[in-house]
Amino acid sequence: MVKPNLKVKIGSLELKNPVMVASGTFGSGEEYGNLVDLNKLGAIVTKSITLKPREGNPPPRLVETPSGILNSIGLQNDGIETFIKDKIPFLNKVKTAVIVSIAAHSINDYAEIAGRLNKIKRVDALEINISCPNVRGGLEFSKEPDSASAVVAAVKNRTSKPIITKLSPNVKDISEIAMAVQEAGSDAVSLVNTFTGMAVDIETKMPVLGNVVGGLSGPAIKPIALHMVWETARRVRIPVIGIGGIMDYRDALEFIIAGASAVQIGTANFVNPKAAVEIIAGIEGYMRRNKIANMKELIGCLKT
Ligand code: RRO
Repeated sequence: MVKPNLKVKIGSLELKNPVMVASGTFGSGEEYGNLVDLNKLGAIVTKSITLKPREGNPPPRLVETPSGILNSIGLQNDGIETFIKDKIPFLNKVKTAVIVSIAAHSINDYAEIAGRLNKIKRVDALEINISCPNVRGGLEFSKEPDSASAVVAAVKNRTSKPIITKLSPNVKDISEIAMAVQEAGSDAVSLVNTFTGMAVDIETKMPVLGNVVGGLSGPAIKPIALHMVWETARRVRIPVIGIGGIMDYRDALEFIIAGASAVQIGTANFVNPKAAVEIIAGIEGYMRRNKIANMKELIGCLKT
């Protein structure tokens, strides 16, 4: 059999395969570059950046839970100008798509960041993070269709690059939000960000995380995330990018069969830096074994 075609399209952006590394779990790829061949990835999604630098939340900021982790990083980043100065030169050398995640507390700030990134050729697409559970107001724009659409419309007004909107699972109906951002011009949606959670130390009777609450990720959330992706993919026309506890290629295929055009690998990178690259090889092997020539045959092929 000829080599299976793993290419997928996210708006006008073509990816060499459907496997990206999720924002906040891979930096901008520099540390991982010594361990894995970054050029094999479908895309790198960089840690969310804001207009001004942010220190993040007080420690502890990470705790393991059964089949998952809670994080309360708090949007730590160096701000847009330092990102452009320090990270873009490295990313210029990488031969895969670069998707820059952006976050803000106001619609104007989202638009401003999008405007500054629009001039940078290396940025292939933007992922609008309206779903950070760990900063005050971080979920404000993700809860209601109108506020989510307003962010997307403002960003669209300032960029010619494809837009992915990253959605929160901490809402009444995630597919409603997905439909709203589609109408506002989002080229794709990615879901899910982390679920709000917490852990308590029974000896000190204190919260384990410095920020009290955090975002839960990892295998613990996979079935819930998968259900949200399936439901959303049935309702929108734009591509859905599946995220949530994907640890191996079988998990990735579950999301793709349920309707995801691509997937993002997050928590698995902390366990095995090669996880995403191994998942790509696993998907290709599965396609060969099952004589599937093209990813298109797999996306949303769930029999119900
Ligand atoms: O930085 C964080 O605490 C964080 C962000 Br921005 C996010 O979108 N999701 C998450 O679990 N943590």
